[in-house]
Amino acid sequence: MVETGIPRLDKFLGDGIPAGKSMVYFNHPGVEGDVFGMQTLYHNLSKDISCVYITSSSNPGLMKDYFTEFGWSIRKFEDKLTIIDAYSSLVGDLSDEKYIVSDPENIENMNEIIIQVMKDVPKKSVIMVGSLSTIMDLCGEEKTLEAIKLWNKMTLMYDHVIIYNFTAWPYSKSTIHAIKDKIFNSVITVGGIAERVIFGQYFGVLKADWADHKAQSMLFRVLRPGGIKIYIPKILVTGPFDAGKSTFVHSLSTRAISVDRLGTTIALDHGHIDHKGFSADIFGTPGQERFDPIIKMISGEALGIFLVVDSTAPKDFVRAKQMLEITKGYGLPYVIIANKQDIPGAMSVDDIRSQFNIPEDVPIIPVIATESKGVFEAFELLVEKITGGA
Ligand SMILES: Nc1nc2c(ncn2[C@@H]2O[C@H](COP(=O)(O)OP(=O)(O)OP(=O)(O)O)[C@@H](O)[C@H]2O)c(=O)[nH]1
Ligand SMILES: [Mg+2]
Repeated sequence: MVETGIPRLDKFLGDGIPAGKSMVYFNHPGVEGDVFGMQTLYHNLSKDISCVYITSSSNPGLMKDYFTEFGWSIRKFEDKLTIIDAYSSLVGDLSDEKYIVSDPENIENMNEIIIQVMKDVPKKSVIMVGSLSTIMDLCGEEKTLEAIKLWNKMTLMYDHVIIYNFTAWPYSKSTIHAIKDKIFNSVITVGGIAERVIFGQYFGVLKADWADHKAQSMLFRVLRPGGIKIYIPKILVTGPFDAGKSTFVHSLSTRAISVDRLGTTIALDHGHIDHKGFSADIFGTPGQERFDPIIKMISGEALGIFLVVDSTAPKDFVRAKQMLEITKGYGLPYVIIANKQDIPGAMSVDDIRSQFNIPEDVPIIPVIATESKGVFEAFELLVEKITGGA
């Protein structure tokens, strides 16, 4: 299996792409879809897998520079990476690459070089077509579609995996249909959620003929450096007064702010976290009851909830359950944070579960928020639940 290196996508695909298969990243114009192919290429290079990159929209030097924007220095993998330069001749530049397409507007010329390279590189290489749309623009839609069939056949013959980046400009209906439904083993859509401007980006598996995938999509963000991260716009942190919610938000966050007066929170804590391929915004509620109407209002769009309890204050647990009610938390994935485990007399996770009748499928994590102990474990569990990884 060749992994895509995109968080969650490999899971959707049943662990990756089997040898001999083709896949296309079908990118809607205006989204950062080209990063998907780049991340896949870098991921495989760093796993010491032989890769081929066909560059048809910029020269090899610029292409490598673009990777470094994401913190991916592909120059250090030069011995593993074969570049097919299908750009330099177009603009009359000289090229240092071994494989050069002398006439990128001629599909036969493209075929000749690509097939040669597929033979020359080790079996089970990853072949990446940097920009299928550019090849189509240069060689024509129909000729390119025919060529793709040939490249896919060669891929099967040599046990490679071939991955295409395609930007869905307004091509003919039949071309789009062929790409979406016919000529590839797998299609990953990368799209935008737009309301005049694109304010969110998502990806999902449209087709994967080897995997039993669900029609599921994920929001993502692109970090520079960092690449593609699954984006979770809203995780709520709630719980009784003084349980340690603000401390928890801060210990988890890459950056965070709170407005406290006399040691208690009087506005929402807001934190942002980037951790293990996930990027999330976290909102902590104030604990005092007078804020309950506000909590109800802001908890609407939450995707998951941390319920923070002070393990030394069992009397607060009734209030904790009430807060879960206020936030409609019972319908969402939630994780209980058994905080202040460092204080003598703190209740154990098992005691909390049995005494307060917490269902078995709700995780209770022992945490010391002041020492950041257990906080990332809790985060990983909650995002697993939110994104359906578990
Ligand atoms: N010993 C110990 N103290 C903690 C821990 N977590 C938080 N505290 C302390 O508990 C007190 C309350 O923490 P906060 O994070 O302000 O709690 P909160 O839930 O945000 O409080 P409100 O916003 O007022 O409801 C502070 O004095 C913290 O230092 C912990 O894990 N161990
Ligand atoms: Mg607080």
